Amino acid sequence: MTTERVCTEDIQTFATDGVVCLRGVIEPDWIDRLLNGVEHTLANPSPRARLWNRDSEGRESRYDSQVWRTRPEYGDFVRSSPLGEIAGRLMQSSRVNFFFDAMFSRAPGTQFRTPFHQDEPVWSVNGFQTVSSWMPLVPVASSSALEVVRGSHLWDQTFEQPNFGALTRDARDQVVFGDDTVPIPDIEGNRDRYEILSWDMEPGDVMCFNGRCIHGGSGNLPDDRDLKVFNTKWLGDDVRVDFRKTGMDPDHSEAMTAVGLGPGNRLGTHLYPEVWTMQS
Ligand SMILES: O=C(O)CCC(=O)C(=O)O
Repeated sequence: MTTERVCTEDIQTFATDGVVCLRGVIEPDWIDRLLNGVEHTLANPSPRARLWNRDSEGRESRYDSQVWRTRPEYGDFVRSSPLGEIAGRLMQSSRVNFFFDAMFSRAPGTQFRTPFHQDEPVWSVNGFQTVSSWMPLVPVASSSALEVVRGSHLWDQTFEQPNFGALTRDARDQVVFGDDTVPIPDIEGNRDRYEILSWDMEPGDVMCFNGRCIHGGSGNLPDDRDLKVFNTKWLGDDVRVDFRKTGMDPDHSEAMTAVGLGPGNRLGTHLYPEVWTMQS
């Protein structure tokens, strides 16, 4: 069904660059439903909701996560949208498990940018076949979109996450990273040394990147533009549970243990449903 949404060139680009921007792959009906979900989530924040930033003019950047099991719009999207299959084809995986969702909302004119970081090295799983998908629900210019350091998923080194707890000032976000982790290089201060990719995007477009890619940015919004983004994370064949001693964000170890998942296990259960399998 989705083969035409992902062509051979997209699969190659995802493998070499670690990121690909797919155009018009999500139908307008899904976007409308997800926008409703985001409005509801903003009005009824989950325990995982955070104020990431409020600038001197009161403009807020908000975040919420792992709401898909209680918000029907998100849950339907996880189970029935084409994105699970898209992720599977990009990863060249025989099956795909859903991991978790994240919502980012920035008020018009917000300048706040997310610090550059990697996803997979701080997740409670380990594996190369992962897709983080960044999906704006409103139009966004490349100067305000998420940025990805091309090819950084293939670097030998993975890095310690910047302290997001310093942004939220919330005790629950203070991740203690192990002594042997390496601080992330200063990408923002040395932009000319890296190839940084971003795109002008419309609702329906999705930026899919390997969870090991260094990414960050967004923000820089003009005064008449807000930004609402729905992110989803998808896992492929080689991913296994890993309770990392070097620190986890989000830390799923308790939830995983409660459903009988432990280090080395493949993902599954109702918390991480298998949403797609390759038909032979
Ligand atoms: O949209 C943002 O500001 C951050 C997104 C992000 O870090 C992610 O999707 O992993």
